[in-house]
Parts: sequence; structure tokens; C-alpha cells
Amino acid sequence: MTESTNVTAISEGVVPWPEDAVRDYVAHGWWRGLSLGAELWAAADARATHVALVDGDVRLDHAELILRSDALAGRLVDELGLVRGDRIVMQLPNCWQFVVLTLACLRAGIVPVMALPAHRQHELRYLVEHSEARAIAVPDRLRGFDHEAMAAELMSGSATLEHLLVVGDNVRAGSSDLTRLAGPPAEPAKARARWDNDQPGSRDVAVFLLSGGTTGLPKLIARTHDDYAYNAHASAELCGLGRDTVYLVTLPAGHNFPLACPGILGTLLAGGTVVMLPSPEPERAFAAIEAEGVTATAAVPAVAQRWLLHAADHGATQLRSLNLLQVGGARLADEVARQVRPVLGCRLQQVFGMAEGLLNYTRLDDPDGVVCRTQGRPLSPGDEVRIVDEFDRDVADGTLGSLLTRGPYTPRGYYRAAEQNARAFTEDGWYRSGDIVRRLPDGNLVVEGRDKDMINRGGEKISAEEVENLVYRLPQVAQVAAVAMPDPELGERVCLYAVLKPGTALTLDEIRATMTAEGVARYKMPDRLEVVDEIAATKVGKVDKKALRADVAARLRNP
Ligand code: OOB
Repeated sequence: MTESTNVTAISEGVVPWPEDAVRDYVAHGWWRGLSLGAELWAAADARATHVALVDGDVRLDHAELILRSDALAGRLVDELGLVRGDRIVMQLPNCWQFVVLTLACLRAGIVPVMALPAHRQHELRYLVEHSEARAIAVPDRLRGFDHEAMAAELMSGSATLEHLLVVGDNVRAGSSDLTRLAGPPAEPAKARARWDNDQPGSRDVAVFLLSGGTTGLPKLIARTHDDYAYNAHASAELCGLGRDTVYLVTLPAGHNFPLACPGILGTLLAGGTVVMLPSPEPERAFAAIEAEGVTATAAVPAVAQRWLLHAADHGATQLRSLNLLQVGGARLADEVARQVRPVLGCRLQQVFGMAEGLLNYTRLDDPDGVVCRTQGRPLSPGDEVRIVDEFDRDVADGTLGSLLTRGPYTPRGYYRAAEQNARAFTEDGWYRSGDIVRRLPDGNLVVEGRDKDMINRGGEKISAEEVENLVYRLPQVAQVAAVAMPDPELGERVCLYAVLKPGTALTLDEIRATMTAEGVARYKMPDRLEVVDEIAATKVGKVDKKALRADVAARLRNP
């Protein structure tokens, strides 16, 4: 690490890019040697009195947003004793405090671990342990669930957690009131000067994203300031974001897509306005689009479909300001893609991305055939993509193969995961995305399937292995396999095949009850159970998931 003077050591457990790649990324100007904070603050200074962030009645202009973030950064250090490099597990819904806390972390070099609101003890305990987090940020209650109590319980069993930051009206004794901590500073000039003179290094870890997960437990992806700033900048440029952009967040804000593709960070870097809404429920989303003059937003296919249905019934006049609907996270059916422009009256962009890095976008000026039938092409000229057969040999364009990738915003390994890295990355640093794709002559990719053991439930990724490990805890289970079954709304849901021990019985409800008692996120719950005498195996004796997927699809067709 020699190029920039503003560099501190990459922390232990983070796989660095090799020196020659770094030189290349710097030489092309993709890596700018700046912290994300420095970039965001410069953008905000140029747009001081323009609205930056809207959440219900709360409206912060760019100057106020960065001032509060500076103040919060100071309080995290002074009042909580956090230091650069510490981690905070973030489990906040889409609210203004999410943005202020994220910016505060970027500014102080504290690393947010982006959990999802749907996570429960099972997931959060692991994230806290693996990241050795010293703090966790949660809402008090959300959708009837007491996150504050859950986090307090986690804290009592954790060797590292010391601080519980809570967003809510009645923050309990022992918790820190994040809304207060994120309030305006008493001495604005001081709050800011402190960080202007003390920034994290550009090669330092900026955020930990969660992998979609194909192994038992989710992996952490260390995204650095250089790489994540480029991710957000280049995406904002490709998507034509600018000062007039009003970007609506309805997907969970900690997910890479709404966070930085171009999402919250890309919009703020462009000097635009971010509107936070807790859910993509069409009635509220349409009303927010109309009220705030939203110009761009991101959805998963299941949400796009709900919006199309809602617009078919209620019209789309509320969407007049909307120019761009990005859809990604799971495969968008061509028929659904074709309806977007006529029914919603806005442009569609398909996004095929991953928290691990590589982003593919259809371009704003692509013809309808490309926008409706492909998942786009890589964002950066620095993105390297190979499509290979089972022996890692390149296949010809038009032929199906597995996608491998490297590039300026695709890290070369997961955090503290040597064993998984040996499987998920080639020796020369290519990430095995596990997606089966086809490259068209014009360079656009079509996602045709996957060879990773994951279930994509409406964009929420579920590791089959994780579900299987949980089900194996039930004493009745001799063998179990989790596979995707087709679902008209969500694309896929979880189906279990189980062989039971002689003389025992088991129902889907019992499995779900056990998983709930273990504190597993609800989206991972199986929706169907097939008790069988034997589970199909391949020639080499592995569970034949392809056969099981075909079996459940056939059962659904002929019930
Ligand atoms: C996004 O990120 P993750 O990390 O939740 O999931 C990545 C995986 C991909 O490997 C692929 O299997 C699937 O999700 N996927 C798609 C897709 N977009 C993602 N499969 C088919 N078509 C698409 N358009 O999902 C993500 C991250 C950034 C931007 C957008 C999505």
C-alpha cells in the first residue's frame, strides 16, 4: 500500500487486492484515494441548502445532514468510547437515523455491519460475534417485534457488545437514544473541524455488507472507502443522477442495492435528495412518490409486480415524476419487464448485482429489447467477467456458463473466512458468483439460473445449507434437503425434503416453530415439507437438488 499518503493498514482478516491491480485502479482514477466521508462532505458543501434527506416530517438539508453526522461521530467517540475500526451492527429500518448513523460511521472510521430488519437472534448473534461488534443499533419495536429487548438479550450474552443504540419514543434505561445522539451539535464548527482533520484511510474498510449466503452462516464483505465510493459514483453517473434527483428508498437500506447502486450514497454524492420509506407497500410508496416528486427508485421483481398490479387498478398518475425504476435482486420475467413503461409510465433499468461487488446495468438509452430481455452489462471498464464451464474453461458467447468476476469494486475474499474463500474465489482472485449466465454478442448478460445452493425468495437470499443445519436439530430428522420451489409472487420459496427416523412424525408447523424458537428470521422459514422415503442422489452420492427442484415443480403443477 504505497500510492496514497492517506492509508492506514487494512485490518486483519480482510483480503487485499494485489498491488498491480491497485496500481491499475488508481491509475484509471477509479480509486481516488479519498474516504467516503470526504467525498460526501464535499458534495454536501456544494448543495448546502438543498434538501438531502426526507423521512416523514423530518427534512434535513445537506448542510444539516453532515453536521448531524459529524456531531454523532463525535458522540460515538466521546460518550460511548468507540474508536476507529470498531464495528456497529446496524439493524435499523428505513429512517433518517439510518443515514445519519451510516455517515457518522464513515466519517469516524467506525464500520457498520449492515444487518437486515428481518434478522433475529440467530443471525444477529453470529454477526456480532464474527465482527466483534461493540455496539448494535436497533429500533425499539418494529412490526410488533421488540428489537430493543432482543438486542439487550444479545448484549448480555456477548463478550464484545457494550452499547445498545435505539431509535424509538421510549428508549429504556441502559440503552442510548440514537435520535438524541443524532441531534444537532452545540458547537457546529468544532463538531466538523475535528473530522475534517482526521479521516479514515481510503483503503480502510468502510462498511461490511452481508453475502447472500450459500454456506451455513452469512459471510461479511469488507467494502473499502475507495471501492465503495467508486461503486456509488460510477453507478450514479451511469443512472444519470444529478442535483434534481429525488431517490426513494423502500428496500432495506442496508442492502447494497438501495445503499450504493446508486442508492442513498450515489444520490447524496450527486447532490440530490433521498426519501426514506419503511416499506414498498404500493399505496404508501405511490403517495410518497407524488408528494416528494420522486424521480428514481429501486425494487425487487416481486415489488415491481405489486406496483404494476396496483397501477392497473388505481392508475399511475401519482407516478408522473418517476423517470427511472431499477429492478434487480432476482430475475425479472421478460413479460413483467415489458409492462413497466406502458403501465407505470417510467423507464426500466435491470440491475444484476451482488453485495460481493460486480454490478450489471442496462443503460438508460438501451433499446427496449435489451432493457426487457437482459440483465445488463458491467458497470466499469475495469470489471472483468469470465463465463466458464465446470472445469473453469471459458465458453463461447451465447453458451451457458458460470460467471466469474474481478474488478475495482469486487473484493478478493470474504472477511475472516479462509475456508469459504478457497471455494468462492479462484486462486487468482476471481469471485465465483454462482450465477449461470449467457453473454449476448452485444455484451449484455442474461441470467439463466445458478449453480450455488441458495434460494432467492423475492430478492431475499437464503442459504439452503443454513436451513438444513437448523432442521437437523430436530430429533426426528434423518436427512433433509432444502430447495427452491417456484412461486408466482416471490419467484421462489423454500421447500424441504425430509427422511424421518423410523416411527417418528414431523409437520411443517413443528419445523417452523422450532426455527422461530431458535430466533431465525422469518423469511427463511420453509413453506412446504415433503416427507419422503429416500432423497434422490447424484452419481457421486450428493443430494440431487436439480431432481428435487424438478420434483417439487411437478408436484405444484399437478397437485
Ligand atoms: C443483489 O445482491 P445480493 O448480494 O443480495 O444477491 C446477489 C445475487 C446474485 O449473485 C444473483 O444470484 C441474484 O442475487 N441476482 C439476480 C439479479 N440481481 C441479483 N438474479 C437475476 N437477475 C438479477 N437482476 O441482489 C443486488 C446487489 C446490488 C444491486 C442489485 C442487486
